[in-house]
Amino acid sequence: MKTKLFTILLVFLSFFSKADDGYRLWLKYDPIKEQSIRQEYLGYFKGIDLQTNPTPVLKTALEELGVGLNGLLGITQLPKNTQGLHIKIDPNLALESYGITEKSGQITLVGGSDKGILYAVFGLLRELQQKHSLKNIAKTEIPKISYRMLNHWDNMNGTIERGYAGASLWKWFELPETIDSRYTDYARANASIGINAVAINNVNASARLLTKEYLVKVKVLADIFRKYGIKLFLSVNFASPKLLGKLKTSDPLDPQVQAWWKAKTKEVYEYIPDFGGFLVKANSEGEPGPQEYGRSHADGANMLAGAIEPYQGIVIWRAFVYSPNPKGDRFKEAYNEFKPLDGTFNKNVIVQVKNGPIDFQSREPFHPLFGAMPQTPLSLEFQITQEYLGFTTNVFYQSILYKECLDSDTYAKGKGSTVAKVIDGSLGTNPKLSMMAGVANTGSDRNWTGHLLSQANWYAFGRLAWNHELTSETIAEEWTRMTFQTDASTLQTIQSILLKSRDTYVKFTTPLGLHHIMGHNLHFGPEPWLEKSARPDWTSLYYHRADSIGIGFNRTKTGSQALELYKPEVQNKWNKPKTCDLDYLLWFHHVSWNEKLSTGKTLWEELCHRYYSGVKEVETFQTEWQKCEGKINQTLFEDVKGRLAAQHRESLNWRDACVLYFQTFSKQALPSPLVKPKRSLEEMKELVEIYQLK
Ligand code: GCV
Repeated sequence: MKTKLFTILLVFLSFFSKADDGYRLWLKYDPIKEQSIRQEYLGYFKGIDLQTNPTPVLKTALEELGVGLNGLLGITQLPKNTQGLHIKIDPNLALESYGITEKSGQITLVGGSDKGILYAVFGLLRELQQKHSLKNIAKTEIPKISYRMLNHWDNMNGTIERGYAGASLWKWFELPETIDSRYTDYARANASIGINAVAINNVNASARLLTKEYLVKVKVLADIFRKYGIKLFLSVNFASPKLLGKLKTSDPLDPQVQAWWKAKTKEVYEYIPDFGGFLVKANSEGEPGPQEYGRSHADGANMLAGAIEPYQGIVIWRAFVYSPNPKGDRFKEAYNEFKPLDGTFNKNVIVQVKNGPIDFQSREPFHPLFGAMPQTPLSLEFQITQEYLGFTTNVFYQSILYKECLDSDTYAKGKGSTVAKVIDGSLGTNPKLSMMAGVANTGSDRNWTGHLLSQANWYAFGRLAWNHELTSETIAEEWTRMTFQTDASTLQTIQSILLKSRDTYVKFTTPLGLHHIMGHNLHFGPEPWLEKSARPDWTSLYYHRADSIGIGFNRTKTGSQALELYKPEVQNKWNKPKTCDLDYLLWFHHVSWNEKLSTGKTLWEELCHRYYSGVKEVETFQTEWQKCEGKINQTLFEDVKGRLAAQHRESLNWRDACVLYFQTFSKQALPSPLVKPKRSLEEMKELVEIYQLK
């Protein structure tokens, strides 16, 4: 019976489109041409020995196995056969973990649950797609983080905040009657990299999704995601009791407010019995929150946690808060607010902290809260979408940035207390509540992410959330091999562009630790001269502090003292301009233009050199990419080629705007052999204005 079902599915799924327009992501499954590896694989898949009862997730796993084997090896059916591929559940294993072994020509997939089997199938297909021999394979995989989550910043009107790959995937007006097949394709892509949680709407949250009218629509998505082992979460508006319940207050200590949330939570679970929980942005950037009633973040979070606890749901409370204090330092705001609350949150609350203290910049020191909240589970939030990282016109392989943060040593419990260990619970907090969240970069564009190479960021996020010990090189290699069917040297070319891309982007935008000098509206373009805004900490001058003496934000003892939020060992790394890693120099020091750096150049010379070499490196990417012509699909080739040309134009804009502007302070010529930009500062200002016109 099971075998018959499986055979039918294989045939049905072979009708999937094979067009190479980026839609298939890393799940292409184009036929393996190499005879020797084909023969090896065909020997393993003569039949299937399914030693477990089908569940919806297991059914998905078998479907996926069918799609993969059909595409890669042309296998259209797997008869029941005790000598075939063995699939079984071992209840002694952790629920989502799995093993893949080969012994005497037999492959066994074992999972801790049906979800484990689903991940085992994707793990197996990943091996096949990379054409690795399975001989003697003995793989055991246990996810290090329990909630591996995407946060969508999708609005109810179909737009996406800081999303650049088209409109929202969720078609609210068509749901629940019309169900786009893309919802399933999205879920399978996530499951293939281990993502098991998704918050579907913007943290600047509309209350609309909590209404009956919308819960029936949300339920459709939850039902699809469930089959792929994914839990659905909602971002909620803290003022919902007032907005929807018509109460006079949303005060978390008010009994009517508490009753309202309890009833609403119960209702949500009636539609979605495995609902994951609430994600909350409160008292931040104008969003409502408990502080309006003189209550703390913990009061707000714990009230929601109480309402959701009976259903095993959780509350994710964001620590992205900062008040507009012209004399203060935004770097310290979240720490000052949350550190005193350590240990006061309910056990089903996790506090979500951005990777750095400011806001998803291209390089930030790790957030000091990671070393300061030993009694609170912390979720690490990255931004996969490229708000500050070059939009869809720049290649920026984010695995490098993610790893830099994950591997940073907080010294919270002595040497080796990396951010990764803080968040995965291995330093002592509740490991069941460990989480890594990424702000999604997906949209309605045919290739999902706008820039084809940005697919690698979605992929890398999932893989690192599963196992933060993977290297950026391994992930880049996996992604490239799975995405492009081509020769080894072309794969190498693409990987090397990816691996250099972060460093290049930093060079031509914010070298030496500059940060937050982007356009007011154009967050991926330059506006270092931005002086006025609704808040001082939304200007560029607040951050770079350039003057006739030098440039950079003094966050040492003699400055804002933000550096003191870190453990002494971390402070020692960064507290002296002479020994501070140059990549972080201007994050912590105001350095004189003529200061000699470890490179032998003065600060001004080094700054100029980095801006110029960043542009040169983009030119190298263009030349390198050209080598891929004829080696990969022409449409994909042309698309990336165009985007690299746009990146080159933008890199020149960044370089000219920043060098000319900072020159008004340094009052020095460009070091030789650099040639002064052809455009004037005034021209650059006009250009930036054009890009920001309504
Ligand atoms: C969702 C940055 C972005 C905002 C975003 C905010 C956040 O400030 O510019 O668009 O709002 O981060 O993370 O809440």
